[in-house]
Amino acid sequence: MSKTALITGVTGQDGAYLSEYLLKKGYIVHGIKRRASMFNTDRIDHIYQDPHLEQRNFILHYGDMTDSMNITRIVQEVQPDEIYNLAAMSHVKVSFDTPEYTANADGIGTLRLLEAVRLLGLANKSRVYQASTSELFGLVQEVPQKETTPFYPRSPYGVAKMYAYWITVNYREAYHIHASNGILFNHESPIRGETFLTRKVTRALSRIAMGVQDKLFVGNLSGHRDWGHAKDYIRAMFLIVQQDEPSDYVIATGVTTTIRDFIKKAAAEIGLEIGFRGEGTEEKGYIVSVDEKRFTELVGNEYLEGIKNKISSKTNIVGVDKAYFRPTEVDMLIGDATKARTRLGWEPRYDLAALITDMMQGDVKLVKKEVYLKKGDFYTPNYFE
Ligand code: NAP
Ligand code: G4F
Repeated sequence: MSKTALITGVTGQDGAYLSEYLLKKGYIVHGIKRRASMFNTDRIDHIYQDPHLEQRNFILHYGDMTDSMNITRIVQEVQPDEIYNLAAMSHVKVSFDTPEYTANADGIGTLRLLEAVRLLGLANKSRVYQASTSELFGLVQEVPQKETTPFYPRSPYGVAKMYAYWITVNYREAYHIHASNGILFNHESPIRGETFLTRKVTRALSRIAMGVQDKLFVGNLSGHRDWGHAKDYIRAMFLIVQQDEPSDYVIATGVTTTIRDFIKKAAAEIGLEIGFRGEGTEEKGYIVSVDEKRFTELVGNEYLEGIKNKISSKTNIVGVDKAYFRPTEVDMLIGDATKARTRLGWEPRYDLAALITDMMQGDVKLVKKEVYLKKGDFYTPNYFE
């Protein structure tokens, strides 16, 4: 008999990869999506199934983590073997603008889901995975961070997720629900939201390379992050839920990189060498040289002249805008995933170089499409943030 999984946040980066992964394993996958005024299912359109089909293994429900009755009804209808709670207002900077909503969706939302499992008598049936985060470590008390490192969240998002972490532990201990936290460090991919740092960079560099954007504005360039690939991290989620005993696991690569170095490495992927000059808000990034062979192969000969002009005119292509600074920042994240490696047998398959290759290839392709549409005088959206 096929297992049934319920995924909240199915339209997000992780929800999309996890849905695909579980469908391949023969699961029936139910996902909760929010009502939006436009289609917001880009990441799962390739696995979407027409509701008129008689047999479906991928079923979407409208819902919201802030609506208890809706969550309870969906859990009752689906009777899931496994629940992956991935839904969240997941942007740290935005959580300072919407702190109450973030607490409601990310913190109390998790309680709503666990309480639904308990009230419906599913404590022995439905296993729960909670999407916890390295943001819990915030102002880090230990380097590297592991499961026993004390938490010190530094944003409304981190604080909301801390409630979610502990309520998951509490429902496990109080009601014997098979509920586990995956304390996942930053994980990225070509379908990462465009306003997170890595995707903002790979998208902007591709657009700058092809002359459709002049400059990339960022905030703090000196922060360190432990970046992995989302495809590796959703495998870890699955493994956590399959264990006989529920527990909490750090999932990380163990390698940390500054934002400045991420920009340099992403540019190098398409043959551009970037140098930085200045300090603080006056720091600026320039193209110092171009590997013509690499650039021509990966981006296109027709854009080479534009790059050479930027080099000779010393045009700065990266600037700092303090609008992207956070009131309190998390400066250094680096995880120790020894427990996951030994107990789950989990190993990341992508290193940072492979992640960057995947992301740059994805964005170069998308920008080529954008340029093609512009040339044909078709509408192209001009999203910036
Ligand atoms: P994401 O791309 O931002 O996706 C978040 C998902 O949650 C989207 O489907 C979103 O729907 C949905 N959502 C937001 N608010 C909701 C609400 N009130 N009710 C129902 N659904 C709601 O995030 P992600 O990167 O896939 O991350 C998945 C989870 O892991 C999140 O909980 C995040 O906090 C956590 N996490 C992520 C990372 C990371 O580096 N990616 C690391 C640690 C933990 P829309 O599509 O409609 O916006
Ligand atoms: O890409 P970010 O916005 O990710 P952040 O804040 O680390 O949060 C992500 O990872 C967490 C796990 O640790 C998740 F829980 C969370 O849901 C989310 O997925 O920022 C990364 C770093 C920060 O230090 C930020 O200050 O990049 C810095 N940064 C510098 N300029 C920027 C920018 N971040 C963004 N988003 N945009 C900028 O322009």
